[in-house]
Amino acid sequence: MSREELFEKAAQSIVDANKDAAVEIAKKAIEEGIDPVDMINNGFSEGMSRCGELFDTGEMFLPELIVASDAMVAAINVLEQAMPVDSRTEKLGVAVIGTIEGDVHDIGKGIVATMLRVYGFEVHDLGRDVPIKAFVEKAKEVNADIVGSSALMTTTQVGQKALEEALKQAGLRDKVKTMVGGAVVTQRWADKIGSDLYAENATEAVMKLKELFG
Ligand code: B12
Repeated sequence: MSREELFEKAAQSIVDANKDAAVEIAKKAIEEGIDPVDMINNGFSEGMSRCGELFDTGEMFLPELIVASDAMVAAINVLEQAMPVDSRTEKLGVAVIGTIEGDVHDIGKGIVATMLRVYGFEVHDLGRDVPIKAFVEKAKEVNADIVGSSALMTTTQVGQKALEEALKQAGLRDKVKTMVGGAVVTQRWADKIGSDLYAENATEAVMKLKELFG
C-alpha cells in the first residue's frame, strides 16, 4: 500500500470512528517504515479535522466525536511506541505543558508533548483542564525553561493571556519562554498576549524550540 493510501485509510478510520481499523493502520504504517510523525500529521490528524468539519455542519454529533477521538488516541499510542527515544543525558530544556482550564481537548497537546520528549526535552505534561496556578507552580518546581499551553476554544484561549500575567506576577516571565497553540490560536494572538512562540503543529513547535535551545 502506498503512503498516500495509508494516509487516506488512517483519515477515514477516524471519520468512521473505527478504533480497531485505526490501530491496524497505525501498525501497518510502522511495518511499512512510514515515519510515525508523518502518519499522525497527514493521516490521523487529517481525519480529525474532517470530523471537525462534519461536527460544524451537523453531520457528526458529540457522541461520535468522542468515539472518533478515542480511535485517534489509540492510533497515536501505537505510533508513539515506534518513535525513537532520545537518549541524551543532557536535555535540551525543561518544558511544562498543559491544556488551559475549562478545556478538555488534549489530543494535540499530547502530540506536542510526545514530540518534545522524542526530540530531547524533559516534559512535564499537566494534562487537560489545568488551572493557571498549576502551570505556574509546576514551572517553579521543575525550574522550567518553557511553559506551553494549548487552547481549542475561544472561551479558554483567554486563559493563555492570564497565564502570561500569572507568570509575570510570579517573577518567572524572564526565566521562561512561553509557547501557545491549539486550533483557535494564531501568531497574531501570540503577539497580542506577548507569548514568545506560536506553532501551528507539533513539528513546527519542535523546530522552533530547537532553534532556541538546540
Ligand atoms: C476532537 C474534538 C473534541 C473531543 C476532544 C477529545 C480530546 N481528548 O481531546 C471531544 C468530543 C471531547 C470534544 C468536546 C467538545 N468540543 Co471539541 N473538537 C474536537 C475537534 C473535532 C478536533 C480537535 C482535535 O483533537 N484535533 C486534532 C489535533 C491533532 O489537532 P489540534 O488539537 O489542533 O492540535 C495541533 C495544533 O493545534 C498544535 N497544538 C495544539 N496544542 C498545542 C500547544 C502548544 C503549546 C503548541 C505549540 C501547539 C499546539 O499542535 C497539535 C498537533 O499538531 C475540534 C475541531 C477542530 N477543527 O479543531 C472540535 C472543537 C475544538 N470543539 C469544539 C467544541 C465547541 C466542543 C464542546 C464545547 C462541544 C460540546 N457541545 O460539548 C466540547 C468541549 C468541552 C470542554 N469543556 O472542553 C469547538 C470549539 C469552538 C470554539 N472556537 O470555541 C471545535 C472547534 C468544533 C467546532 N467547530 O465547533 N471535542
